Amino acid sequence: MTNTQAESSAETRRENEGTAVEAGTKATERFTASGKLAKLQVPQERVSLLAGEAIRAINDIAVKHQVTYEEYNALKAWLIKVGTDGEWPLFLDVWLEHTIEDINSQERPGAVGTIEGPYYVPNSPVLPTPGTLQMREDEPGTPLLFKGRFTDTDGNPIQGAQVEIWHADANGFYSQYAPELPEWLFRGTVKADENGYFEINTKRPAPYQIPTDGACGQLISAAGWHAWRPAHIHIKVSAPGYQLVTQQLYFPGDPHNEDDIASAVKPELMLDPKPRTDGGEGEEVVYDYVLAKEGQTK
Ligand code: MBD
Ligand code: FE
Repeated sequence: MTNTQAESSAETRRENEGTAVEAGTKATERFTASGKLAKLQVPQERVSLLAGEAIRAINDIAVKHQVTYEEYNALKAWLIKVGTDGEWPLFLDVWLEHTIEDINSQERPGAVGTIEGPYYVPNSPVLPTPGTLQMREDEPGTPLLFKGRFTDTDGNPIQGAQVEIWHADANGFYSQYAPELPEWLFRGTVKADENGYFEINTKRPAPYQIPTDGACGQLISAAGWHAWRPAHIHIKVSAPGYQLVTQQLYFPGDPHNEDDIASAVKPELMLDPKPRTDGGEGEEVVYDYVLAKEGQTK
C-alpha cells in the first residue's frame, strides 16, 4: 500500500467509522469518570511488591534480549502514544484482563465468567422479558433470540435477576464508541420473570477487529500479529444477594475462537444456536445461568 492509499483509507475510516483515538478517548474518559478511581486503595506493601517485580521482570527481559537504544526509544514513543490515543483501557483489557479475571473468579461456583473489555456502559435501558434490544430500521444481521433461566446452585429459581447485554453491530461497531450509531443500539438490561426466565431479541454481532489505527494497532502490525476477536455478546448477570458474573458468549465455527487476541474464550461460553422453532426468522439459543450467593465459594 502506498502512503496516499494508506492515508485515504484512514480518511474513509475516520468519516464512516470513527478512529482509534475516538474510541480510546471515550473508554479512557468513562473509566476515569466511573468513580472507580476515587475508591482505589492499594496498600504500600502490595504496590512495592507488584511494581517492584514488574520493573525487575522488564529489566530482566532487556538483559536477556540485549535491548538496544533504538528499541528502548521505540518503546518510549509507543508508551506515550498509548496514552495520547486513550488506549490504556484497550491495551490492558486485551492483554492482561483475562489473567486478572481467571484469578478472581476461581472460587465462584456457577456461571463461568470472562473479561468485561473496554466498552461496557452502565444503566442501559431496562426492558421486561421478552425484550428487544434497540435496533435501527433495516438493521443488518441474523435475528437471534437469546433465552435462558436463572437458578441458584441448588436448582431453585432466582427472583429479581437481570441480564445486562451489549454487543457490536453486524459491522463490528459498538454504540457510544463509534460515530452515528443510536446511543443504546444493542445495549439493554432485561429483567427475568418471577420464575427466573428471560428472553432477549437481538441480532448476531460480527467478529470484532480492535482499532488498527491507534497505538495497539501499531504494535499488532509491527509484531505481525492479527487484531481480531471472535464475534461475541457481552453479558453481566446479577440478582439481589447473588454474585455478579461478567462474561461473553461466542458462536461455534468463528475462525477466531481459537486465537482471540484478548484470550477470553472458554469452552463453557460457546453458544449452540439453532433455527427458530416458533417459525420466526433467524436463530434461537438457550443459555442458563446458575448464580452463587454472596460469599458462596466452591
Ligand atoms: C472488545 O469488543 C472487547 O470485547 C475487548 C475485550 C477488547 C476490545 C474490544
Ligand atoms: Fe467486545
